[in-house]
Amino acid sequence: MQLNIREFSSKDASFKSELKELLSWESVSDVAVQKSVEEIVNRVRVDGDVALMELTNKFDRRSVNTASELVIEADELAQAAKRIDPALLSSLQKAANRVKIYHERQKQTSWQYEEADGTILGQQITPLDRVGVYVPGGKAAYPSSVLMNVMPAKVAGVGEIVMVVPTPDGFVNDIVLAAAHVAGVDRVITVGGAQAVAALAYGTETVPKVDKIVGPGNIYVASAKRLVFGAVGIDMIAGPSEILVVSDGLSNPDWIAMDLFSQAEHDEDAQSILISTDLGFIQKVKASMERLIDDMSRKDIIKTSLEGRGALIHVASREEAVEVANIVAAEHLELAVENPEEWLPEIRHAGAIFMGRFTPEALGDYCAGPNHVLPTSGTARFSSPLGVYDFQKRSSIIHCSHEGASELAKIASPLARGESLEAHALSAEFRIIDK
Ligand code: HSO
Ligand code: ZN
Repeated sequence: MQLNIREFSSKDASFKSELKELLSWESVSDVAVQKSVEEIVNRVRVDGDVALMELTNKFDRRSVNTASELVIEADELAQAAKRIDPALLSSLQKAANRVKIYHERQKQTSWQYEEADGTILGQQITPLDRVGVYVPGGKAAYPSSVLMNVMPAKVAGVGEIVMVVPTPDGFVNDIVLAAAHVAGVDRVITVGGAQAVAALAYGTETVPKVDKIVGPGNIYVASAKRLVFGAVGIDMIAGPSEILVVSDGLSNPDWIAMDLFSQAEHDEDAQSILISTDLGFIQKVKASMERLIDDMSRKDIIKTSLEGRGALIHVASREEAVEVANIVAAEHLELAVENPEEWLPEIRHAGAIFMGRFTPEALGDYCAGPNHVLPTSGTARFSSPLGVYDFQKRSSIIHCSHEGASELAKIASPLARGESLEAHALSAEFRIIDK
């Protein structure tokens, strides 16, 4: 099948504007969606379970009469794990274990230090008490994403993890439930959409109020998360997935073609870009794609994604390749080059960096160990992969000795009086020794 993918070169006069246009992505914020999300969130907030059941019956075409029908307890999750293909269960377990080992390294620990006068200063780390994980239904219900969202929370020591997942027409995905079991989810509630986000944010008789909501969702879910932010914490609002492959032209073109497909098959809006210094190689990859696409089960999605948002970019040098990679700030950056470690120090912006010819993004998506929840749409300039950090918080510790308090009060007092805050000044001054 012929593919009409945008091709351009750094030699073109229009290069900068081509690149800018390629990377422009407006996250849709639809006023009508926002209004209906506000209504849904308010109804659940006011009417709790009754509203949650009504909305779930309506949107997911179900006939739930009592809220307990929405709950899947931990022992039922274990049953689901027994129902799935044993090879798949084994892979889920191995993946979960690798993700766990990787994330263990991210654990922050509390620390303290003591000053000469006996004053102690420090920082205490505590996990969040309760977290809600949103898992989309339908075609985007990824068991791997269950692992990636839940494992860092487990490693952080979160007390309770509640997962919500819509079950349209009552269809429950056993693989998703098995992943929840493997990851150690405490309870699953079969609700979705803005109503699920509202239930987690404010609590209902059945759904416990959580401290933070993580996990991807459609525009209704994203808009509900934005709305409840403040009442609870949220993770990032993810845009469509992207991959940028940088090739030196020495890889097998079929491998690179399939790496680009692997991102494109996620959805029509996903973005796959190839950069290479070798124009002949770019043409070989294109030929591979045109040959391989015919046999892909998701060929329509892949074609739409590649023709709508994909690009093949020719650059003149390694330096230019690095420059473009840093401008793109891709969610996934594959350095399919010889000696990728030489490139690494120059890469400033990327969600995850896949080094060398044998590290396709797909391995990172499932089981290498690092998280696959990554900053999209250029937000890698200022944000990081989901991690244990997102489920831990810090409290500052200050423990003054009498002598230390006395010395600090001498610093604080003029500052307090400068701000005309007398009680502050006196509170500090009362602690001064030998006034
Ligand atoms: N590439 C996706 C994650 C994923 N891939 C899930 C397969 N399943 C977003 O980074
Ligand atoms: Zn993927």
